[in-house]
Amino acid sequence: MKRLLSGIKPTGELTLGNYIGAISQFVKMQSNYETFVFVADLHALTIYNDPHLLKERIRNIIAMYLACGLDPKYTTLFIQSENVYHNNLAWVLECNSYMGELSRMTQFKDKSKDKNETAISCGLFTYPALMAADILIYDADVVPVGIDQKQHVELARNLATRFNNKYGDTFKIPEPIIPQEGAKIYDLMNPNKKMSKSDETGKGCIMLLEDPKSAKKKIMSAVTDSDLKVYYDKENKPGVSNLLVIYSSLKGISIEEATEKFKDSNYGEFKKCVAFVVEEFLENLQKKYREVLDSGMVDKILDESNEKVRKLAEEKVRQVYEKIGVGR
Ligand code: ATP
Ligand code: LTN
Repeated sequence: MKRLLSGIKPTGELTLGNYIGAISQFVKMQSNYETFVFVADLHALTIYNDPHLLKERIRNIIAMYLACGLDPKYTTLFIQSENVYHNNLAWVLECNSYMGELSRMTQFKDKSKDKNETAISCGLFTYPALMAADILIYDADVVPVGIDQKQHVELARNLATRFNNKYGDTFKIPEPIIPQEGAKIYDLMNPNKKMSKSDETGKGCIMLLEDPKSAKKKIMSAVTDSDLKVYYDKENKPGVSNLLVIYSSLKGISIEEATEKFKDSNYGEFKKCVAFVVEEFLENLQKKYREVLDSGMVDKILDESNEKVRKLAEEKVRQVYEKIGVGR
């Protein structure tokens, strides 16, 4: 069975973008792969996080994974920092990465562009090497991510190939998997910008744990356009197209089906339907989330998977150390 691996960093509250672009993909794919999904807590350190809040968020993301439908029967859930071997491999990969290629990472350029040099951590620059380690350490075949992470998975492929050429076959070359629709959910207030959990205002962003009523209001006030007809046109109607993607993803139907449904609706009617679906989705999800947290299953699941992921990672690091010649 092929292996799937992906992770989310606990830098803020999870958003509807994280669900549609990432978690729902893992859920759909889990039974067809040997699936590994983790919380990338070390990645969160590229920016400052309140330590107490960080700890809480890590646990909450695991609970959210379970509430969204990741099933321990198929999926090994774990926390990155609890498996120290990731760091071991990350260093080796960093030493095989070039300043030039890391400087070309769009996310690094975006996140550092308006900042003074003293405010940009070296970790923000080198983190794609740690992400490559997360992937390569488990010989992952496929890595489902939103479009913004594709470049990082491509870097992982390049680093794997480079290492294999230098030291002999060691790593599998992973494939990024980008969802056809929903690869990028946009901000409701600015539909040209990604819906992001690190967004400060929060008005254009729906959090998975926010009050469903407030989410409903956000959808009702989402920016659209003056054309008044509902159809999918990402270029000219980004706001409406974004709502169509949200609606179709949550309903499990295609964009065409959603467009057909709303072809005679005005914007008010259309938004009301999207708002209702979002509200209902959040209510159900939050109910399950509370059940998961109350059940005490989070620690049990993590303890069990820890042993498994550590063994796999330890073996890979042993092979790598052997190839590169460190140690005795
Ligand atoms: P930030 O927005 O703080 O930079 P992020 O949400 O991009 O963080 P992660 O939380 O680690 O970063 O992302 C987890 C996954 O969710 C990634 O695969 C990412 O591509 C996906 N994702 C995040 N936001 C969206 C979005 N708006 N639309 C679709 N996918 C998204
Ligand atoms: N860097 C990613 C999160 C992440 C990840 C990974 C995703 C860390 N390691 C390995 C897939 C595979 C992000 O910022 N979204």
